[in-house]
Amino acid sequence: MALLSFERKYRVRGGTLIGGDLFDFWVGPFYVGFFGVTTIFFATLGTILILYGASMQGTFNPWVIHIAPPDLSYGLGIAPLEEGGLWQFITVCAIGAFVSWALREVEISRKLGIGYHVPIAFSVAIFAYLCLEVFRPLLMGAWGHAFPYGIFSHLDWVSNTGYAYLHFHYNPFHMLGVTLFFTTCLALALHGGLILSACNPEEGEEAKTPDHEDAYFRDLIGYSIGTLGIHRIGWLLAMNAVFFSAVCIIISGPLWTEGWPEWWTWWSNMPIW
Ligand code: BCL
Ligand code: BCL
Ligand code: BPH
Repeated sequence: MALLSFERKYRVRGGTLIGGDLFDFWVGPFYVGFFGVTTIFFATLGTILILYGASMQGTFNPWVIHIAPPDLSYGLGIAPLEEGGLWQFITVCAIGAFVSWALREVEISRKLGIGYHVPIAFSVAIFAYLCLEVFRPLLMGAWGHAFPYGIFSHLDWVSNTGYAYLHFHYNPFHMLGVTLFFTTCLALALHGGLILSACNPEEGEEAKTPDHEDAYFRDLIGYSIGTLGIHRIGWLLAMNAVFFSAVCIIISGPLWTEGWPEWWTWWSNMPIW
């Protein structure tokens, strides 16, 4: 089906989760929908609040803008605007914007009659964000444990939090997260390379088929996971990388308060060594 006639067939009303026909239209290439409106609302408000915080600090240097969560002494309470309240407000906007974005993806999938794989994967990223900014601070009893909004300052938070557990590399779930991130990258390098090698031929050459692709990996390592399989494993690898990352940070503090190297004593103490 030609692209234009496909669009005419697909760009019809229906499939929305909320709002019925009210926002069921496109602006240029963009589908709007109820959740398009809420995304724009939260994203704009959150961004304006960040700029407002920057002006309060007297710097618009993007590397230096720093919006901190409330001091630990506020616990789980609400803080005045200039003492962390702004961070709390922006966090609400960020959650609103991310969740709206995911639900807009759901509406677009419904309109197209395709699966929800993309919003499901995005939900795992949102889950990691929620673990860092909401669930872990709740479990530890203070918003002050969350990371601040600043390009450099959020890196300071990662470093400080890492060293608070002496050597974060010894966190077994951090190990799983890191390993899965590396594996995801390996899979995408192989997949991207394989598709380009077969589907982007030199001038005058024919594009090759999936049989060529499968034969390549059978020749090389004796097995090809197949055209559908590679996308399944890629999807699962990426989601698991982030899921185990979320686990590694949410247990640091709420479950394990010492240094992570200490955790391994049970292993060293096993009578088999
Ligand atoms: Mg971080 C780095 C954003 C959570 C550890 N991090 C980055 C930068 C970017 C960023 C400034 C490149 C990321 C990237 O390319 O990702 N981080 C960012 C955001 C969140 C976040 C938006 C979030 O949860 C909402 N980071 C965290 C948590 C840590 C963390 C707390 C574990 C995940 N992050 C690190 C470390 C590094 C970064 C370590 C770096 O070395 C790197 C850096 O250079 O920092 C200076 C992949 C995504 C894409 C390629 C898609 C495009 C994303 C763009 C680039 C995001 C722009 C964000 C913008 C500046 C924020 C303001 C938004 C406006 C107000 C609308
Ligand atoms: Mg570590 C976390 C790797 C060294 C301390 N570390 C992580 C994990 C990842 C990792 C497994 C972060 C990914 C993640 O969770 O994404 N660390 C890693 C590696 C090394 C390493 C590979 C290495 O040495 C080679 N880490 C260290 C050292 C410690 C250390 C030893 C510091 C001294 N590490 C920590 C701490 C943490 C990590 C502390 C964590 O908290 C973090 C983790 O597990 O977090 C869960 C998850 C992704 C997100 C949170 C992004 C969410 C994005 C949202 C939903 C959307 C944003 C939209 C944006 C605003 C839009 C912008 C606008 C548009 C562009 C228009
Ligand atoms: O549309 C998308 O991609 C094109 C969605 C998205 C996704 C998706 C999407 O469908 C999927 C499947 C993933 N991300 C998956 C993943 C990985 C695996 C599960 C994981 C590694 C990951 N995403 C990570 C990240 C990171 C990291 C590692 O830091 C970033 C920065 C992103 N993903 C970013 C994004 C966006 C490009 C996009 C997306 N992932 C979601 C766009 C969106 O939600 O738009 C609505 C919101 C706005 C336009 C702006 C909101 C502004 C706020 C109100 C204020 C800012 C607050 C913020 C907390 C400040 C942070 C400051 C930083 C310096 C710390």
